[in-house]
Amino acid sequence: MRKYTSVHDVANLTQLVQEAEHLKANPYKYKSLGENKTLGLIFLNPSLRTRLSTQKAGQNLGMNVIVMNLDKEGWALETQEGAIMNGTTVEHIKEAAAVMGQYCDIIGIRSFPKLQNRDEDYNEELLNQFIKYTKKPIVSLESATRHPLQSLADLLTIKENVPGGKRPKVVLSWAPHIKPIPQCVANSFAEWMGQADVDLVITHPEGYELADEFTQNATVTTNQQEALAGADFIYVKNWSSYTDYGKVLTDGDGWMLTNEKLQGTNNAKVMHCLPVRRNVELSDEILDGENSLVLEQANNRTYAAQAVLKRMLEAL
Ligand code: AN0
Ligand code: CP
Repeated sequence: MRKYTSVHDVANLTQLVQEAEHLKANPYKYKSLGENKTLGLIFLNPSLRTRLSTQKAGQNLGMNVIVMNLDKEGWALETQEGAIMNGTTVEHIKEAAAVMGQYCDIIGIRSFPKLQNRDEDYNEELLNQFIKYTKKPIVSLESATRHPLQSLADLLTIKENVPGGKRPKVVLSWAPHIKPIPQCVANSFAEWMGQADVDLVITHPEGYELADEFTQNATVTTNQQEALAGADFIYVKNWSSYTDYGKVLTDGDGWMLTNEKLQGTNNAKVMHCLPVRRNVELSDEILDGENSLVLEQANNRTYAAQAVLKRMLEAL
């Protein structure tokens, strides 16, 4: 594997999930695989889970890991082709990415969408420039449109918690938030569930339709109560509007998941990628209750990252 930016980079989804399960049971078995190999993790945005779990994954495989907060510690980056750099930017991505590529064998990059220009975000301009100029295998640590390491951890978590080996009903349920939030986690989750052995229903208020390319295998409804009926898993997430790009269209009153809303589900397990705003996106009673899987998801991030890094190390 030389690129891990979406589900389309995964040749066999079932095998990758099995690999993650195997690594969870045997985290240090491949400690010599990454010897003398350097993993560079580049962040243009904040992170707790992705930063720590991906570092841990690299270390479990014996890699040297270096982390850079490029937005705060690097020179101000220019990304425009042909720019006359007489303003605030100091270094072009062409040199910056190429230099980092020289120091690293595998590079991970986090760069959120700006949520201003939909074409710019959905063309994944920054991620694609990194792929082009580092010339090294690239792992997305959440890009403008997707969060594939999160989705792999989510799929593993669902597999571990499926009641009685049945084909589960999984509901992606929009939640309120006070700020415009990327569509990445929702896009990616829908895209991955679309390829997994689950029935996916997506529910959100009017105006929050995700791009068609991610939701082709899903049933979509604006009726949350109907969507939740019989659910085995509820994946809670806020996202800003895709159609009215980057906008918050409603305060989402009544959309927050509560214990009352779990009645009528199949004692549904509740998921969220974290960070979560308590009592805005998700109620205390759900997060502190028995049905929450949020910490299991976060734990599985390590083994998802480790499975991907192992495949990349094997292909170096
Ligand atoms: C980010 C998002 O939803 O894309 C990162 C989640 C992993 N969350 C926030 O910006 C709060
Ligand atoms: N879920 C997730 O990616 O969290 P961080 O933003 O803290 O990395």
